Amino acid sequence: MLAGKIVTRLLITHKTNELMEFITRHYKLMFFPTKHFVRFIVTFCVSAFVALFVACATNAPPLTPNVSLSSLEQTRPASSEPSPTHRPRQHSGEHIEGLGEPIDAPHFVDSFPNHSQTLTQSPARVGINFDRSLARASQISIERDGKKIEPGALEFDARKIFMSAALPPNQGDGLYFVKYRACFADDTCSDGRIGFRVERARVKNFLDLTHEKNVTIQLRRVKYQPNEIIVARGTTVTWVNDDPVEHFVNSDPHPSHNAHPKFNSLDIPPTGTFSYTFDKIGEYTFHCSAHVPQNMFGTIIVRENVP
Ligand SMILES: [Cu+2]
Repeated sequence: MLAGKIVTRLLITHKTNELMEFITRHYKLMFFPTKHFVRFIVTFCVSAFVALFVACATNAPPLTPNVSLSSLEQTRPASSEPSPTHRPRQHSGEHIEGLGEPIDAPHFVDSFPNHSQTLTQSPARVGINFDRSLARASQISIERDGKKIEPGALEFDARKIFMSAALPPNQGDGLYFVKYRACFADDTCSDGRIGFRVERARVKNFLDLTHEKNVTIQLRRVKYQPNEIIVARGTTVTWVNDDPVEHFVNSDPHPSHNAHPKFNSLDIPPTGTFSYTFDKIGEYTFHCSAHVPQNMFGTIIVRENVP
């Protein structure tokens, strides 16, 4: 009642002092605030309203809603041509002629090999991680320089968010494309593609440490030093953190780290170490999760021990 009458009076008079007289005359309020205080409150409220209005106007969303690529692709039928994905390179950072951009299906997380990665030998297995459970209808096909490679049976992990397939060994140099179809429980399927390169001649850049049983790699100046080595099967490699910041030794790919799940350090604090014994031949690519943007990558080739 009081508030309504005051507002009505305010509308009629437009003057604070008249309003004050009205209030004290009709309601005899002993502790009603002074007119200076009322002016202050009114000014404050008007200022706050103006500030809020300006803030809303400058932060207004664009007329085109910011829809994520994955949600767009989800609505696209699987039969239409998927478009390339422009995502940051996760390893090597190299542009490889003829490889093009990756095509990520919805719920793609990462893959090994990574798109645009160069290996010195054909990988034993290719795998792709998703953030949603896959259905059995999913597929992986592999080709090198346009020729089909027959992969092994498609395998899933227990949670079915990761699918992989083995390759026959020694497939040789060339551009490889891994084409996949990711199907989900709701019967939607989407196609994706990653590409990588195998170049055996690259191995000449690697430091040959096959005669050593124990090998040390320094983590220094946000680099693995050395970062490309060849060791014999059974060698123990120890990483030593010489930097004042913490580092990691994580199996590719980033961020799933499951190409070689056991080959994974926890955080390595300054002066800390991590050791791993390589019992299986192959090519192990790894990275520091804290310094992917700084290209903190490394590769270890494990060979059969030749006496
Ligand atoms: Cu690091």
